[in-house]
Amino acid sequence: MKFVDEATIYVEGGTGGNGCISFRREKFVPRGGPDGGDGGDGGSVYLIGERGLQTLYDLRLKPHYKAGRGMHGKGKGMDGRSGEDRFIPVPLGIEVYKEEKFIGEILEHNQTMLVARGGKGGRGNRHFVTSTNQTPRIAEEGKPGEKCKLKIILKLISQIGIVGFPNAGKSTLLQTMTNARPEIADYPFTTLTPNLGVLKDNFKNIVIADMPGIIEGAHTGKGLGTKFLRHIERTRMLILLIDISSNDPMNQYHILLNEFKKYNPKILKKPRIVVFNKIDLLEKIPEFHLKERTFYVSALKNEGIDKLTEALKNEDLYKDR
Ligand SMILES: Nc1nc2c(ncn2[C@@H]2O[C@H](COP(=O)(O)OP(=O)(O)OP(=O)(O)O)[C@@H](O)[C@H]2O)c(=O)[nH]1
Ligand SMILES: [Mg+2]
Repeated sequence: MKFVDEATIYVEGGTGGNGCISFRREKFVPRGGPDGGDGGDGGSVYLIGERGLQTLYDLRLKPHYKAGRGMHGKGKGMDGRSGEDRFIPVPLGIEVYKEEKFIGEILEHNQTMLVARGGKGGRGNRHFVTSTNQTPRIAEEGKPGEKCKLKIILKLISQIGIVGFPNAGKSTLLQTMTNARPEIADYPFTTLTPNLGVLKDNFKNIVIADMPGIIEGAHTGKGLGTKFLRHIERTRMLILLIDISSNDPMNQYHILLNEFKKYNPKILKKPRIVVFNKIDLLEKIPEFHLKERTFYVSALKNEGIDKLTEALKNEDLYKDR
């Protein structure tokens, strides 16, 4: 399925039913009182979290949603039925903006969010009896439902994000550590949208996201830019993956940190580790002394991976997300 992480949709609550103007008619009661029923309320539109969904692709294909209208009131005091509510399934991890204003997020399965309230039904004429008017010929019309444009942004929910330069081996590392089978190739920008994989631990699943490559100037739009970095805003921890066989591994390290700082300095507050990859290509492995914990691996040859996954399993990846 296509990975789509942004969509605009149009939602509209159902119109309320009209109130009814009617009078009792019985054989021996020539001038009965008013008995017009109320219109039913229009249905409302809700978003509902669905854990099986991974993208906003369906919303892109189908951007318009309307709830059912309320039925009109009828004579003999019969109120109209309310319109049916509409539930739009959305993946977990979305943020919702109404006319550019943040209105909430959906993180749990079956969590609902009201996004367009249905219109109230109109009252029937029996509500309009007064001491001077016993036969009111007025009733209210149903109100229109709320109507608005919503912007929906998906931020993946993963505990760990793998970030690094193009071709560093991010997708290979994800493949080695998890059940994911991402595309891997010997050219930059193979990964165009994030891949998710699950690292199984005894009691929990750790979701790892493999991100598209970042290059110097990404925050100004170079390469694929930083548009995918939003997906690591929620991760608990980052793996900075660096190709140790490249010309200047430490330069990559500094560039990555600088791009994060420019995009959103909060990312720098997340716990992170640095993983040097492709050690199989070097005769002698240099050691780097960084303030982060460092690991030396070959994602391709599965060297040093056990030590890395053990360390990840021992991290507390579930607090403060
Ligand atoms: N020798 C060696 N090659 C590796 C290793 N890990 C990955 N590669 C190779 O490096 C190339 C890039 O690997 P990918 O996993 O696609 O790299 P990526 O970081 O996901 O790249 P982008 O998605 O383009 O950003 C592929 O040819 C891999 O086979 C490693 O540990 N050793
Ligand atoms: Mg990749």
